[in-house]
Amino acid sequence: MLATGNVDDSLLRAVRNAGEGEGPGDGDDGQGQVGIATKARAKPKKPSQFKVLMLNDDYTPMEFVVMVLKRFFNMDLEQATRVMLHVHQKGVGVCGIFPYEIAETKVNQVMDFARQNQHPLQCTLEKA
Ligand code: TYC
Repeated sequence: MLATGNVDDSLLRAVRNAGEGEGPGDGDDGQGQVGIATKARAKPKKPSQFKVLMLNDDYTPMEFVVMVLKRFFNMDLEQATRVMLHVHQKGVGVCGIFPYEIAETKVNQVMDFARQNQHPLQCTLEKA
């Protein structure tokens, strides 16, 4: 399953605007706003984490993959070379683990950069 919000309908509740009095016939702040809907959860969930995976192919140069890992995943030459060789030998490898939006941005950055350079390099997400 992909990212879900922290919504729990059973815990949805309406609250009065802060500081608003409880005058007779009240329920309006005079600006057409009765209250603010808020959600609460007894046990807040940590945002789900997603693995960014790099896939092997037969055409992308090893040097290009190393450059991608350094540029978008802040690896040094040694780490980047290790991850690239792992992907080359095993077919897939983890570039990093991030909250959904960051993982998605990294995948898009890698795919755009590969396309601009006419390499078939593929990168994807998976729930951690
Ligand atoms: N297999 C590629 C080659 O031999 C190198 C490569 C490594 C490509 C990792 C993609 O994610 C990759 N040139």
